[in-house]
Amino acid sequence: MSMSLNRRSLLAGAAAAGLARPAGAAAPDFGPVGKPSWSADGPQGAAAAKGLAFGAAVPSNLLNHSAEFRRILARECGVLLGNNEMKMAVVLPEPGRPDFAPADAIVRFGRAHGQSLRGHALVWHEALPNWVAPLLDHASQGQAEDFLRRWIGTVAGRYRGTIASWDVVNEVLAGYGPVHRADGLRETPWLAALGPDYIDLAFRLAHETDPRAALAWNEDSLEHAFDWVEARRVRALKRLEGMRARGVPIRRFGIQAHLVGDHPFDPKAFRRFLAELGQFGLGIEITELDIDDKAFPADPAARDRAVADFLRRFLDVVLDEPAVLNVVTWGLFDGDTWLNDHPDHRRRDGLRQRPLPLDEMMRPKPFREALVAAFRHAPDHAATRARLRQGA
Ligand code: 9MR
Repeated sequence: MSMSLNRRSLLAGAAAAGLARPAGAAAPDFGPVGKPSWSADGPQGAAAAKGLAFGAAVPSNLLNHSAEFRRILARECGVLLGNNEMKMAVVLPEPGRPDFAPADAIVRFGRAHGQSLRGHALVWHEALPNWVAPLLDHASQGQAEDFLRRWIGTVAGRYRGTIASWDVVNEVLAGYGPVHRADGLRETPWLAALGPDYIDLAFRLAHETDPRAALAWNEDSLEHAFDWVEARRVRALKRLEGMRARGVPIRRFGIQAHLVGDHPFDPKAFRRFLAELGQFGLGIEITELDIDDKAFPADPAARDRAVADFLRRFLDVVLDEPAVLNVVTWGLFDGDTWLNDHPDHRRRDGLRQRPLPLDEMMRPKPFREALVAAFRHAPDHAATRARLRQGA
């Protein structure tokens, strides 16, 4: 592809993302905000009594096809997001043909049921449509910046006023294995096209687009007690310090919490990390909680107990930290988990994972009991939530 064709395609793709809602055109209508639909004795009920909130990331196709799923989602959750619906690969599979239908369905459902909505994720190295990485590869810095501006303007602009917190950047730190850069950033097409400032830039653009949304950095692999994980926690804090000093409009830090049942957990070290995040004035969200049970016994009852025990150990530390606001699971029931599809996580005995609050039939499991009990035992977070809502 020639440079000019690349450039044209990139900008055409961006323009076609629908950035320019013509002046005077009506904002999309996602329906009125309904009354909270959750039950008092479920996880969201227990969370709300302590100024916390509970929710899940779910796929919109289940919303459309299962009345039972809709009923359970309304009963269990005060926070909702689509697990893939706002990713670029879903919204812009091809330049020029944006598809907002899946994300719109989530937003409509959440509003109708009085749920608080999260947006996930504006800038990520995965879930990029095939046509984007090669174009970013050839773009000048100005072109790449223009593309990012249009993309963020498009998606965060469409949902402006409906999203409580946005994952602006996702998984920006280098993961397991050798770390090639002194700043510890992951090498991605965004970093290559825009340099390390792409993170600050994304936050500024998102803030211009939706000034009332709480903007989050969402990060993986921060929870377990491995040296390489501790090194990532240190890098995260260092970067946050810089972002605060540069006036970057970040208000939340998302800890994914894809936990692995037999990986070590050090409550003291994790507690310290949460406290340090809190000291930056950030709200903390647990954004993608699930527990890989690969190392636990095949017997479902024994397995569920082991998962619930680990969950309780984790949440007791998490919910003690006043800056924690939300706990969100990655899926709500065992029939909908990415862990069965991933080679690192699939169980060796061929059984399906049981990593979530409800089983494959959407019946409550010990996970859900442990979740409710942890919320009931948590200190009251209402005061911090109120303070952080002011826009700290
Ligand atoms: O669960 C998601 C899976 O369905 C998608 O195929 C995948 C790529 O878009 O993303 C998964 O969700 C990831 C999340 O967006 C970011 N953190 C890790 C999650 C699990 O891979």
